[in-house]
Amino acid sequence: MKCFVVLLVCISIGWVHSGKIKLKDNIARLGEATQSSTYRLEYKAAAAIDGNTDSNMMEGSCSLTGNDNPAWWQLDLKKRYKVDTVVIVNRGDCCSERLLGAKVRVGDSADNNNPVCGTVTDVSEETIVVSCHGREGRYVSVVIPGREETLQLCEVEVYGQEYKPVVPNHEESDDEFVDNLFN
Ligand SMILES: [Ca+2]
Repeated sequence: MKCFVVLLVCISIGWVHSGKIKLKDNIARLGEATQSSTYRLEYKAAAAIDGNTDSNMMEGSCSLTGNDNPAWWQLDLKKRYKVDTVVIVNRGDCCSERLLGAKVRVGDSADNNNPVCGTVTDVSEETIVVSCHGREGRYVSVVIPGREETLQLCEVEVYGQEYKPVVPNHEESDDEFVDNLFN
C-alpha cells in the first residue's frame, strides 16, 4: 500500500512539474503576434507561435508577409521579460535566403525600434539561435531592414524569465521609528 501511495505522489509531482516546464519554457506561446502585412490569411503572424516547428510552408504553420519595406513580425509578450534566447525556425522548402539580414529586437517600444540583440547572417541551418543575454522588454521583433522583402517565419520561440524589478529596502524614518516604538 505504501509503495502504491508513493507511486501516486511521484506521478502527481511529475505531472505538475512537466506542466510548469511547458508554460515556463517557450514564453512566445503566451504572447500575441502581428506583422507588417499578411500574404494570405493562412500565413498569419500567429502561425509562427503555434508550437508547430514544421518548416514546410505548404503545411500551414509558417507566417508570411507581403513584399514590404521593411517587412516585420512582432510579438507582444504582454509583460516585461528578461529575454535570454530567441529561436527562429526559417522556411525550409524554399527561399531561406530571404531571412538574411533580419534583425531581432527586444525592448518596450511597440514600434520595432528596440535595441538589436542579433542579426541573421547564416541561413544554412533551418533553426537559428539568437542570444539576447537577458535583455528586458515586452516586445520581440524580427525586422528585415533596408530592402523590400517577404518575411517568413515557421516558428519563433522565446526563452526567458518574467522581469521582476528590485525594490530597494525601505528605510525607516525617525517619525516611523517613534510610531513603531510606542504602537
Ligand atoms: Ca509554426
